[in-house]
Order: sequence, then structure tokens, then C-alpha cells
Amino acid sequence: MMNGTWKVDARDGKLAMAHIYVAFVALALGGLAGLLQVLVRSGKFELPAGISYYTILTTHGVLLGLVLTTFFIIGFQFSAISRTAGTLSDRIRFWGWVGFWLMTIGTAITAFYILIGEASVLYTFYAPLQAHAGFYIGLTLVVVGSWISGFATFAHYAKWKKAHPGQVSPLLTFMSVVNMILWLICSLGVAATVLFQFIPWSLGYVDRINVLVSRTLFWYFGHPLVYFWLLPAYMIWYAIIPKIIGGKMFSDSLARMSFILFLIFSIPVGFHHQLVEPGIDPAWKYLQVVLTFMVVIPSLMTAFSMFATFEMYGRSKGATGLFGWLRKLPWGDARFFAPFIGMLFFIPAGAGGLVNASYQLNQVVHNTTWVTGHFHLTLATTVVLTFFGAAYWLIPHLTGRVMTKAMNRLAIIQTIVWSIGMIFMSGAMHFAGLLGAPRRSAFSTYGDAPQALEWIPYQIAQAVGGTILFIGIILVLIIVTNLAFFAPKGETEFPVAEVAEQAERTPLVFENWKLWIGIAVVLILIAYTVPFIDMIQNAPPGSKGFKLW
Ligand code: HAS
Ligand code: CU
Repeated sequence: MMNGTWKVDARDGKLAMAHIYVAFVALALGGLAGLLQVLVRSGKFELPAGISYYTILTTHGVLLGLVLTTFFIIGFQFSAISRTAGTLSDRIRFWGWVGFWLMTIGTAITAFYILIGEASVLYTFYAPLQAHAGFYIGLTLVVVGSWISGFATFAHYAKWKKAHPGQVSPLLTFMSVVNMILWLICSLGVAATVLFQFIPWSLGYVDRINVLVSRTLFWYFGHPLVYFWLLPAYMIWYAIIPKIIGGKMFSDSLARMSFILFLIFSIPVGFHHQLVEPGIDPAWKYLQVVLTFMVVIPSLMTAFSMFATFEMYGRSKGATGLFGWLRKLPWGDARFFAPFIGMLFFIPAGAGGLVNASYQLNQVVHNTTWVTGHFHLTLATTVVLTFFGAAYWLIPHLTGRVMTKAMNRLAIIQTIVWSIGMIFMSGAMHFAGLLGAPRRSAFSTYGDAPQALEWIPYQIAQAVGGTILFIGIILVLIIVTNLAFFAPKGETEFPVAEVAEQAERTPLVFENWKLWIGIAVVLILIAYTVPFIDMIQNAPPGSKGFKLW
């Protein structure tokens, strides 16, 4: 497929880089907060100057879970659509900048209220914890900004379609569109709870909040949010990694189909975060658990597709035997190595997700550090290592530089450091969680309860792992700064893979948006309407706000 340009236009590159700078500043500050947290939870360290553990924890979750991800993803996607569907028009780029500034101003406002200690409500901001209204208003601006970038993406796609009637759109553009549709539909939930519940309540216009409705709207958003993080990583796996290893993509249709399945199944599943929540009929929890297991399928398809890509490539290089192809992969290339390690970690990470989603097992792990361990494998390893791997070619591509051998070596070391740190930290979180160690909680021996004394050694292992991870953050920041400002001038490729099968065979039905969005909406209505009416009709009086920090 000959689509787009070889190089991202310099003006589009600037827009993408603006997002990427904010993402890495968030990584630096959020990572520092993470280090302080593991030290506190080891029991050997206290925060100075009366700073609350929960202030630090909120900073960490918001900066890394919400800011790093959203900014990196939108920056990456803008460069991907510019690369594959052609340079953005001035008007679309203008709206991209509007989106960027709204998100940045919103982030600054939210960060301000967190840092002055007025919003230590963690990144899930569960009611009845009540933050300063500025926290919610800042978040609203971030979401509205991201919507504008979403519409800019759709406009660019529509322009391409108009110029290429009857043709299948470039894969990376198609995938970016799916991810932004997913994001738009799901963020309606968080927008609704923030605008209609949290803001009036935190401003004092109303006294009480319907806690169950707020959590339900949050998780209607919160689960698809994790796929909004994951899909860009899958874009890199499907469409970029095959080119980096010198091979071809296994199947264009399969990749598109898995993205459509994510669009359909990833929203009506939020109850798997509320399995122990009273006030929701178990029948509806059951339905959403079934749908959760449906959304595992596109990940299994992705695993299959990646194995097929690697094996096809290895065999074309003469590999034999069941795993002979493994030896043919370019282990010394950080652009491959970091995302590959991310894939490897996704095997236990995904298995942990299946444990979480299993109704009975969820009773054991819910609200324990097991869950924290789960998302440090999924988000903080699989997704983040893939993003790092992408940054190693994307940043030099956009800044007109090249990665030196020394920096590549440092990036390999970075990946190894990250893996070791994460095995210790996330491993310890999983084990301590099974013993009952609570998440979202500062250090305590709970009056020397025997259980609590049992998990303290794991919390020390957690601190060791977290410290190693912080070294990993320093390394990646050194690499990124080098690639953005100091690396030698030159041209770096934005790799986009070709497909092994004939690309023309991809059916156009994947772009029948009315159909797919229609199915998604129907499933959402089936999964949510009745329980939602229940929650409103049978609501207790609601809760006043609490500031417990
Ligand atoms: Fe999750 C909680 C269930 C995936 C993130 N999850 C969380 C939270 C976060 C999160 C942040 O059902 C905490 C939210 C909070 O603060 O409360 N999760 C799942 C399930 C999946 C899953 C079923 N989660 C993710 C991903 C995330 C993420 C992805 C971020 C990016 N999760 C849950 C549940 C909870 C939860 C419950 C609530 C728990 C509670 O009680 O609070 C699935 O999508 C996972 C499917 C994945 C697989 C793996 C496929 C493997 C692949 C790799 C192939 C490898 C290759 C390399 C090719 C089945 C694709 C091979 C090479 C060799 C040499 C071997
Ligand atoms: Cu989920």
C-alpha cells in the first residue's frame, strides 16, 4: 500500500513533539512520586514536612495513568495519521493545537490542586472523597481537549476517504480512528459524572452525591480507558514491529478485526471493577463478566498474530524447529527489544486480568495490592515499554536526528533494568495482595496484626523493585533528552510494515462505522440500562463529602 508520505511533515512533527514533551515531564514527576511511595510503604521512611502519602499517590496516579498516557498517545497518533494518510491540513493542525493547549492547561490546574493538598482523592477520585472543584474542572479541560484532538483525527480520516473513494484506509490511520471513537464514547461517562455530580457537589450547590452512580459512570469510562492505553501499543506491535525486524505483517484484516472487537466489547464491562459493590444485581455483574471474557479474544488474536509474524520472519531466514525463529530476532535493537519484553510481560499480566475478572477470585484480590501489581504489569510494563520502544525512533524521526549506538545500548540496559525492577515490585505486590495487603493505603502494621507483619517483607521487596524502576526512569529520561536535543542530526525512519497477504483483500466492511458503533451502543444499552435505572430509583439519600487526608 502506497499511502501517505515517507516523513511526517515538520509542522505536524512539532505538534506531536509538544505532546511527547509533556508526557515525559509527567513521567519524571510521576516517577519521583512512585519512588517516595514505595519507600513509605517499606515502613522505613517518612515523608518530610507533613506531606501526605495520599497527595503523593494521587500525583503518581494522575500523572502516569492519565497524563503520560493521554499525551503520548495523542502525539503518537497525530504522527501516525500524518505519516500514513498525509500531512494534516492547516485547519486540522490548528485544532490539534487547541486540543493540546486545553489538555495542558487542564493538567496544570489539576496538578496545582493536587500539589497544594486540596485533592488527595487518588486517580479514581471515588466519591464520597471530595476534592477542590479545581481538580475536577482541570480534568474536564483535559477531556474536552482530547475530544477536539479526536475530532481532528476524524476530519483527517474523512478527508483521506474523500480523496480515495472505495479504498481501504491506511492501517495506522484506521487504528487511530478506532481508538479515538472508543475514547469519545467512553469518556462521555466520566464527563457526565464530573459535570453533573462532582462539580456541583464540590462547589456546594448540592450537599450529597449518589456514590454508586458516580462509580458506575467512572468505570463505564475506566475500563475502556485501559484499552485506550493498550491499542496504541497494539498499533506498534501490528503495524511497526514487523518492519523493524525486517519482516512483514501477518494479516491486515485480522488486525482490523481485533480493533473492531475492542470497540464493541471494551465498554459494556465496567462492572468487573465493581464486583464487590453492593447495589448491583449479580445477574448484571454476570453479564458484564461474560462480556469481559469476550474482550479477551482480540488480545488472544493479537498474541497469535505476533507469534505468526515472528515465526514467518524467522523461517524466511532459515530457522527450523519449534522455537528456532527466536534466535533470528534482532535482540540488539532497542526499537524491537523494549516492545518485545512488553509482550512477554503481557502473558502473566493478562492471566492476572482473567483472575481479576473471575467473580469468585475477585473476592480474594479486590482492593489488595494484587490489583496494583496487575496494572503495573499491564500499563507500566507492557504498554509503557512499548511506548519507550516507539520513542526511540519516533523522537529522532520528528526532530531530524539519529539514535547513536551508545544510546541504543543504554536503551537495552534500560529495558533490562525496568524488567528486573518490575519483577521485584509487581511480583511482591501480587504476593502481598494474596495475603490481604490493602491497596490505596499508607504504611501501617494495623496494631501489629499477624497478617500485616506477614506482608511487610514483601513491601520491602516492593521498595527495592521500585528503586530499581526509578533508575530505569532516569535512564529513559537521559535517552529521550538525548534524542530530542543532542543526538547527531540525520534521518530516522518511521517504520510502517507491509502486509504478507494481499492488502486489497481487506474488506471495506471494517470501515462501516455505523454498523460497529451501532453494535457497541446496543451492547452498552443492554449491559447498563436496567442496573442504572435501579441505581437511581432505589438510591439511598446520597453521601456528603469527606476529606480524609
Ligand atoms: Fe485490568 C483492574 C481485568 C487487561 C489495567 N486493570 C485494572 C486496573 C488497571 C488495569 C489500571 O476483571 C486497576 C483499576 C483501579 O485502579 O481499580 N484487565 C482485566 C482483563 C484484562 C485486563 C480481563 N488491565 C488490562 C490492561 C490494562 C489494565 C491491558 C492496561 C493497559 N483488570 C481486570 C479486572 C480489574 C482490573 C477485573 C478489577 C480488579 C479489582 O477487583 O479491582 C484482559 O484484557 C487481558 C487479556 C490479555 C491476555 C494476554 C495476551 C498476550 C499477548 C502477548 C503475546 C506475547 C508475545 C510474545 C507474542 C489474555 C497479546 C511471545 C514471545 C515468547 C518468546 C513467549
Ligand atoms: Cu477493567
